[in-house]
Amino acid sequence: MFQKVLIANRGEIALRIHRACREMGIRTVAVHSTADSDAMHVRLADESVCIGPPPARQSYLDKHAILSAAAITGADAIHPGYGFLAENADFAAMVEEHGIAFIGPSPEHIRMMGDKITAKRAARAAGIPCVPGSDGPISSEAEARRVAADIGFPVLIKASAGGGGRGMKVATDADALAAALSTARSESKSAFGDDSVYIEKYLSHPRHIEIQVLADTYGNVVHLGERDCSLQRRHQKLLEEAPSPALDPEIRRSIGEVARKAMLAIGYRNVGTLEFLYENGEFYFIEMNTRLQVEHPVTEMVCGLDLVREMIRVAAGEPLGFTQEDVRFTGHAIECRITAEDPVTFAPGPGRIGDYHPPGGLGVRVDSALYSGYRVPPHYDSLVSKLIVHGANRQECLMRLRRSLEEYVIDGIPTTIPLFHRLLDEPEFVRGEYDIHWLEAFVGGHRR
Ligand code: MV4
Repeated sequence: MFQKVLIANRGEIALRIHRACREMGIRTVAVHSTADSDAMHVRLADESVCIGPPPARQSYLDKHAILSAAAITGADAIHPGYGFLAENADFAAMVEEHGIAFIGPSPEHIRMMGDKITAKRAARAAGIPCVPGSDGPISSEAEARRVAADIGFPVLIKASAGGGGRGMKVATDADALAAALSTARSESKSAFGDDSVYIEKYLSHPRHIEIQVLADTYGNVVHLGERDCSLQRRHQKLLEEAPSPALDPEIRRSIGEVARKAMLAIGYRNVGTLEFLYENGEFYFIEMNTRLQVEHPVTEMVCGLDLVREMIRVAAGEPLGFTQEDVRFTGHAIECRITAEDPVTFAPGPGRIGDYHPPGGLGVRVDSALYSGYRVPPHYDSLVSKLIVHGANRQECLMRLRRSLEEYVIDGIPTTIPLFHRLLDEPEFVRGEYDIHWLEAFVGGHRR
């Protein structure tokens, strides 16, 4: 097992990783920018190294600064968390070339899934149902017309280097196709330096269902069920839950088994998440994330597993200690992503925390690096806390969520807590009747 893990991240996830290491008897190294000297994970870590100024490009994204910090402190592994360098195949390869373990998938799998066309091809070859569309990049307008005529309008042009919704264009009919194609291409070129695009049938009202997988280096793969991540605004998730209110046991079993078998087929290791769109009783693979996700606690609560500990164990070459049959799903879990933003306009509001009182009690978990007197810096993502509740069923979960939100005191900055109160008063949400567009209509069209 590793002696010392460097945590290449900040905020709540850095603290989350520190906690897992601590429980495993592994020493931790925090790296931080000058804006994060007073961060909770820096205080708790065994050692810390300042790696640069506030802009992420010069600190949390500086591969050489982070590798140097690992070398200086003698860390034998690096956990990247999510965001920043978590899905950077070059970084993962560099880390391994320096004889340090990268706590995540292989650089090859990160690269494969980072390119959405390669990812979809691999998924289809491994037996996963995909959205109908082009079987590769679109090389001409004529080819786009042929594919669109074949699958039918509306179609969606997607950037191969994209993901997370960037570089997508809908074409409702043949007349709109050429413009959508060239706009998607040029946006992709300027955003990612790559103008490869592909085409899919546009699904108008799907749910976003993702499957968590976990694999060791000996060919053992388990799936840990689904998370319903349909509640999002501008590709930012606000609330995730497991199990999905939309799936019946049959489809749940089949989607999980398909994901598990596919990961076995491609030789995947460590954690990963397969993203699906689910509409009219059918599911279709769209992308795969090769990292620990923000919403992983939802899965932990229903499976009773520590995913970060499992990541570290399999990265250290230990076999999974359980099989698919051993995975038991208990009750329901919901996560609210609380951000330092105005709950109506979503304008960011960094600043100094006054009184701080997190909720507690049965079935309540708070993943946050906040403390009274802490200054939320303006340079990074506005996520300040994840409130996760677990209950015997969805109804109990919703009641527990309401009372936890009522208890939660975060003074000094605006937060989205009032938005979650409003959501819990909404009958359609309470009935679990929502798709990927539902939340945008609920919160309205505030511009940023
Ligand atoms: C789609 C789609 C409809 N049809 N693909 C958006 C982000 C990227 N991960 C894939 N996305 C979508 N792909 C087809 N063929 C609709 C979306 C989409 C979406 C997906 C998941 C969660 C929220 C979303 C919000 C808008 C659009």
